[in-house]
Amino acid sequence: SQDMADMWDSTTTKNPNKHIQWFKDAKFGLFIHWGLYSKLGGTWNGKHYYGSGEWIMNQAKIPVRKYEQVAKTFNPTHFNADQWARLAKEAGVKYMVITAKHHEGFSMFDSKVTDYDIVDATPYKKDPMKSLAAAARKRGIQFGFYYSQFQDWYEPNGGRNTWDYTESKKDYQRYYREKAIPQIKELLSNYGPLGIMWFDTPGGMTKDQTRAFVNGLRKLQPQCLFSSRVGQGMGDYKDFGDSEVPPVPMEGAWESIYTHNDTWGYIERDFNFKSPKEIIQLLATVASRGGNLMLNIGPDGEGNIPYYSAKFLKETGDWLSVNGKSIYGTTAGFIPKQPWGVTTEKPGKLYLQIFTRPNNDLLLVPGCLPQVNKVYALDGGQPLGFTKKGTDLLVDLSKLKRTVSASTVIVVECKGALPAYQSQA
Ligand code: H79
Repeated sequence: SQDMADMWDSTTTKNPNKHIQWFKDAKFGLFIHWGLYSKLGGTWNGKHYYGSGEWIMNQAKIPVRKYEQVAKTFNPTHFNADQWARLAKEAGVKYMVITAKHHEGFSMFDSKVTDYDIVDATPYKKDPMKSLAAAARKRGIQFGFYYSQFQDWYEPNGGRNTWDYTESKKDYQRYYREKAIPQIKELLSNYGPLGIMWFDTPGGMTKDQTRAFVNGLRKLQPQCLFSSRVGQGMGDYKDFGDSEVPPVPMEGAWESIYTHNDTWGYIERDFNFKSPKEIIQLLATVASRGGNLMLNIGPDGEGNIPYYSAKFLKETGDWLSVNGKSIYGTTAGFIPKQPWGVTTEKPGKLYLQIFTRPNNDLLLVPGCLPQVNKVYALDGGQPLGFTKKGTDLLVDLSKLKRTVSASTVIVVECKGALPAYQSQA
């Protein structure tokens, strides 16, 4: 994953896509991994696999002719686009990205390019992406697709199936020409305006070929942002490695992707869920460094969103409905991570995200702030006392009710611009 991170070209910071601003303001997105692997739920032939359910075909080295049989039983009758979009809205996410085709090679949308798709190969026979795109858009949520452009374990010429096919005999260009490119064009043509095309694990193309690939696709939807994993430094924003956050603030548009248990695709036996508190603090931490958090859920093969996934999304949304002003539309806080928490900011406002309330109720905010006019709690507006101690600010939290919150947010209103974050390096 580190090599993917390195592929991002920093010039995109200086010459950003002119449609990038919604993304920079969004801060919170929902990632959805859904495919045939969701039906298997981490089990093949009675053997259990753990940690990345969408990799089961590879982990168990399941032959294509066996794996494709799963499609015949894939019938997600519980899928409800409106319910999924409503949950996303309640969670407070501003964008949603769902797997149109993962490495397994199965198309979760109606594709004319292949019969190995949800409409032609399953008893379900419908295109869930049509209704989901519409339901998300109706609620003001930007909609995007994940598409595995290189790895395709179904196709003889697709990347990385070494148990059915011989890698050295593959014609990647042919696979791109005959499947990946026409399918991505379908996604960019049949589902309305997309916010994001989320590419993953590049391969099989030179820099020039990648440039031609990107330029060709861009013509269809110039506003659609491409993730950095399109490869060769040609994305519109940077994705770090899976479950990776940069240790300090980063310039430009970027995103950290996490999953809330130990898998992306559904695994029936994975209950190792992070608490809503961990998720909220992660969201605040990513925002404090200037990026977005895209958090993953894995619906099951029937189309149900697991109970814990829905629960943590709702609890995160509850926190955001009170504290969203300190997350959405903010930039990195100029004050780095503190023993008590992290900071985000907007012009004239510094938000203190307090994860750990000091026992003596005195909060030390180091670093030179412009003239401070007012300090108050974001939830309820309780004004708080403050004093300057040298160049530092001391905030008196004693008047603040001791409520249990993943992050208690204090607003420091200043006269004049806040200083920019200074790299310690
Ligand atoms: O879609 C998710 C992953 O399936 C995909 N990217 C995220 C968003 C991804 N593709 N490749 N990788 C991640 C890196 C590969 C990790 C692996 Fe493994 C380690 C493959 C085999 C060992 C993880 C653990 C998957 C199977 C076991």
